[in-house]
Amino acid sequence: MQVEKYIIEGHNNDLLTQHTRKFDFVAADVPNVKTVIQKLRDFQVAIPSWALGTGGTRFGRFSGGGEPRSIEEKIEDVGLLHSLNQSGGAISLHIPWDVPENAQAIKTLAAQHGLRFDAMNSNTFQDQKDQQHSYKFGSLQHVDKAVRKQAIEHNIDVIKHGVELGSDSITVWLSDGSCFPGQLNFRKAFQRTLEGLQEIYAALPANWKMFVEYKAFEPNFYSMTVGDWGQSLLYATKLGPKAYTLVDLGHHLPNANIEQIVALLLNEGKLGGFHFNDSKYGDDDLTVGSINPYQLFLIFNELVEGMDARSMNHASDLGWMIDASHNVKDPLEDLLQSVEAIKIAYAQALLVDTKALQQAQDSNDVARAQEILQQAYRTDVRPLVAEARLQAGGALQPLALYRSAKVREQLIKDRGQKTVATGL
Ligand code: PSV
Ligand code: MN
Repeated sequence: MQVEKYIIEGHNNDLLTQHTRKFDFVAADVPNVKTVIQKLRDFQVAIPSWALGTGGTRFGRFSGGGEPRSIEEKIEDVGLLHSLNQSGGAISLHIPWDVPENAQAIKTLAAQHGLRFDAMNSNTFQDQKDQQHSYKFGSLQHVDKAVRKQAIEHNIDVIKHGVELGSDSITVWLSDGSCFPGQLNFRKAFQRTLEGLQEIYAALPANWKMFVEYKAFEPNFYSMTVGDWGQSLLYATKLGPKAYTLVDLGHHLPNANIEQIVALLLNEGKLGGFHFNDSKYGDDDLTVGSINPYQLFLIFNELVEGMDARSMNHASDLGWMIDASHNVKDPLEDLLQSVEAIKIAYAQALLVDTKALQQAQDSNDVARAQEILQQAYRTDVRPLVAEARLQAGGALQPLALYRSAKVREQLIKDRGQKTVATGL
């Protein structure tokens, strides 16, 4: 299913007068508006293959119909999103859910949709049908060497798939840990995990990065062997220059100051990338920006300031990925909303008057500092984001067009009501 170019153009023509009025209004107060628009155009967010279908909870799953049944259909869905918003030009795959049978054909298909492959993800948190050893008590931390070997080999296999597809990074998220005090020797678990990661690291091609993702709890509820950014940073530092910490926004204890974590990791040169989502309580995997958009803005404010301080390229020097799960919304609508929320937060951060903020900080002018941040945050930047999309050939209102073009209805017709996307 594709939304033809002429349909996007028709939609844009209908909205153009209204858009131009709103854009001119906000643009008048943005000194470097052309640069801001260009940065917004360049900024692409990777869509996770596992978020294209309904996620569900451990209590149930309510499929919305028309979900992608194969890696090809997942690529088509991301291509569709990208054609609407021109901001989702990459897909992040999860192995073994997305093993490509013919890597060259998959690569060609992705290129036809203007997509590249972002970080590959390994999976040692589930047992697969044909698997010899169980991960019930962990993978890289496991007391049994045979289990550790199997997990290492799986990760190396994931790298090989990624190389064939032109990806250049792997995200390792380990569900390893313990559920009860006394179950695990923390020190030994750390050491075994480090040794496993070292073997995987040794298999990285020269231009590759390894992202070590942390998570505070779940599925293990007493301890996680990569439980927070400190532990991830410890592994990444010991591993070497190709290893980085990956921040999944939902993987913190409530009220953690994620923007400060991000600022410090960036300053150490050890921030690798993001899994964006939003949450109220735990790893809720909700639509980005749906619960706490101010926090998202504050994170982007640190990112923009910190990346500029290190002369980094906003678009390409970190991995920008979504990691979400959809229980009650159409997954594609949810993803359109998530990408939009990310770009809004990024645009707001680009509007922060950094010089004035620094002056306010240097003179302990606390009220002024808050005013400067909130001036940017309270600016309605949606017309700037829409303008960037328009210039790139996307739709002025992707979600509205998705609905009026009846995309989901068409997908259900093509694929059926009861399809299931692979994944959790
Ligand atoms: C774990 O909660 C996680 O955030 C990891 O990134 C996994 O790869 C992903 O979700 C999918 O289970
Ligand atoms: Mn994640």
